[in-house]
Amino acid sequence: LHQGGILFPRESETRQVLTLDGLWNFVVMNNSNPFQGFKHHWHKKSLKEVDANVQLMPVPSSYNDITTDWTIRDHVGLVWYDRTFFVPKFWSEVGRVWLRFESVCYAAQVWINGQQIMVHEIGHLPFLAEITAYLKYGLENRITVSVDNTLLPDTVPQGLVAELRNGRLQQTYTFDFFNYAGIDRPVKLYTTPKTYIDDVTVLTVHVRPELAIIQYNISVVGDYNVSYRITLTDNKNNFVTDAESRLSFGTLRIENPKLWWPYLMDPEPGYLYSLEFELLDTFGDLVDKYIQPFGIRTLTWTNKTFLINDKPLYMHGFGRHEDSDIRGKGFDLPLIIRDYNLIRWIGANAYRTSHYPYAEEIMDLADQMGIMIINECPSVNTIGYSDSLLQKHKQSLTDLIKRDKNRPSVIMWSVANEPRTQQDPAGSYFKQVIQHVKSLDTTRPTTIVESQTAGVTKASDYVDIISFNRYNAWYHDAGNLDLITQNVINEAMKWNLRYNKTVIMQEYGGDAMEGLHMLPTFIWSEEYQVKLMSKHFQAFDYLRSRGFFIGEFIWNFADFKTPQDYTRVGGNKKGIFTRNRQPKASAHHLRKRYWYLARQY
Ligand code: GCB
Repeated sequence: LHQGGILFPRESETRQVLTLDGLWNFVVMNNSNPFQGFKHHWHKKSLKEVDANVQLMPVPSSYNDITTDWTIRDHVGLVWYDRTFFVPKFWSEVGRVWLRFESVCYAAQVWINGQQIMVHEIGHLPFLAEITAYLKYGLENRITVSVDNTLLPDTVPQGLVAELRNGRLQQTYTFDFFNYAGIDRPVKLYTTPKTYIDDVTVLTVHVRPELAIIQYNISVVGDYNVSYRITLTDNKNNFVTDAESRLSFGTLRIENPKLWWPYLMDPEPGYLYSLEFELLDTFGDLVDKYIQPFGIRTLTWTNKTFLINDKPLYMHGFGRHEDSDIRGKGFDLPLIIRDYNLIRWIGANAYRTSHYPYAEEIMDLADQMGIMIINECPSVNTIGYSDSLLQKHKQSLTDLIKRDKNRPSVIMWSVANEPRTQQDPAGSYFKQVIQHVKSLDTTRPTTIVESQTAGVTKASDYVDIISFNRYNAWYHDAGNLDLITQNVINEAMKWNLRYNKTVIMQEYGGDAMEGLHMLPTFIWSEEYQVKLMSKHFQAFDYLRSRGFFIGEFIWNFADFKTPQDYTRVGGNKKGIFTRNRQPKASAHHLRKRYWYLARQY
């Protein structure tokens, strides 16, 4: 596994990208003999040769809902994938060839032509390795992947596996989104030269209307003696400024910069420049080139405000999921674009990547459209604080920050959703988690999304911003819509008083069964969901006038699948859109509020 940068593969004069997406062979291991594949060296053969039950599986996708077989949907443990591919002959001379997975849920082992090249754990995050020496050039190659979806007390997120009376294994977990598994995001082969750009970091260090200063840092691997040329172009590809240097770091000055604004009324929200990083050899010839989009913006925060480009920001959006029919959490461009069309339609300026990092292509669009992202790592309902859990939790944040550090859309790190912070060890555990984030990035604030209450949690002293979830008139006070407004006001004020920090309501909401109408309003009807929202809006308007309250996020953008449970009818129905992305009454209602808010800045 490569330990350096995890830059998204992009084509350039010196780099080529090939996709391995498509139909792969797929075998579900029989749990009466789960390690058969390893014992019989399946990675050295074709799956078609070793197992009669091989079927076709699309990559990327979650495998769970593709077939009609519930034992595949609910499978616990190993599955195997393989496919063949050709590598052009001339790739033997380009320098290096890399293999990159954008995500495998949950753990993966990868072989090329029978040789193991990667072992990786934790879903929703990319991993890569150089495979130059393992390939056959101008010939057919095989890639084999074993995937294990098992969640245990020291995986991120956590889970438990129980054996049922008939011997079948059952995965349980306390979070309510379905534990989809498989090779769920694109798989790519790409080339770099022998001496190559391994990572780049770009930061805005100063912004005034007439001048911005940005700082860059390039990390290079290889033995060439290189110099650097950095060229900045605007979003129409016009030259802005450049620099040549023998140093791998420096600054660029941009006169009359166009800033990255997350405001829908801005003529160009999400304005992006491009930074071309070039390595040059001693003759001035191009060695490697990587192009990094970049938005100019600053974030500053105190215990009273959160500013973007020195202006106070107010976030209005939702928690979301990567979730849809058939695909599960599988990467799907039509769905991604549909979702952003809905986000724009409804007038949101922010969302949280609840409860795990989203695909890089999804993040790219947030950068381009000026949507603010609270970027969450895959830790959810953390319970039982062990050292090995802490190590993995930190690792997930290391990878997430490496992946997303250059993104203007990312304005905050959420290190966990609803951890059991009332437990004593939570204090020192989260102190270490937050310190870890700070050691990697000091330019963005941190938060923990709490379901505990002010004073009960042991973790809130360490975060920059307080986030809380509360299901007024749903999980408590069900049916009592008239209690909502005062409850929300009281709770937000209590958080603020106790910790003297800014506060966000990260989740509120109620399920609505699409098409269920009841007057007077009744729980689970579309009318109830709408009323529940209005009562929250009243609280938010009051809280905003107090200054410390900086964001409202409804739960959830769309209905999503959950494990089977008597509290869920076909899944969690708190979406303002249905699972196939059509509006409920609540979506029309939210749209009025969000556009009204959007017009205020
Ligand atoms: C929560 C969780 C979220 C659930 C939601 C619900 O507090 O953070 O993951 O989906 O409640 O609807 O139960």
